[in-house]
Amino acid sequence: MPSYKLSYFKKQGRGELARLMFAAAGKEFEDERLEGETWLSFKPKTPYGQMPVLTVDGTMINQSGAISRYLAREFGLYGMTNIENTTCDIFLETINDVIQDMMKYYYAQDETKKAEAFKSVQDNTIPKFLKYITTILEGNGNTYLVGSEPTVADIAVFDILDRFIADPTTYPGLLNAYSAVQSLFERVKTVPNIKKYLDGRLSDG
Ligand SMILES: N[C@@H](CCC(=O)N[C@@H](CS)C(=O)NCC(=O)O)C(=O)O
Repeated sequence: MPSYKLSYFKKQGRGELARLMFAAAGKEFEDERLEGETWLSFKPKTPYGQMPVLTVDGTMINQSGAISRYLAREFGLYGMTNIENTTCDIFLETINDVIQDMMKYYYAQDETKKAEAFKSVQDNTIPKFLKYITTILEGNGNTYLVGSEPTVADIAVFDILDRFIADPTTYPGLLNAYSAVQSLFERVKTVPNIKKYLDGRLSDG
């Protein structure tokens, strides 16, 4: 087996999907958490001055999307056919869109713009995303999003919903009207390897 090291900050952020994928696949990896000086001395050695970086037998892979696709291919978490691979990609890209909208809200300086961006996330982004997941689940027999086994798509959806649910003040009753999404969330959360990881996971921050 190759040696894997995932370098990222202590927070979940863009590193958590890879951590969840290692957990789901039951693969060992070095979970390197860098902050402050340790990050600043690593930064110039990274391919693009940012983390996450996955080092595989000495080769550094940057860009979280490239890392998750690499791991999905390595660990059989990418579906079986080109269409299934592409459906996984669609979810990764859709989640990026959701994150972009959330960033507009989190980083807005002006209070009016912040309130508008928040309303747009609540009224448009989240319902659109949850309805889309529901439609895909219904078309796939309400099990997983792609095929009959968990893929990177399910794990990535779990990861972002988990962040929303961890913030009940901002996203109250998030999944109340979306029972199929709630079931998917619980299904992924209770995959034995994922449950084991979550039970021992460090708090975010
Ligand atoms: N598109 C990149 C963005 C990476 C990125 O923005 N990394 C941030 C943390 S989430 C970072 O390294 N920030 C510290 C810095 O730029 O010095 C990815 O998805 O990996």
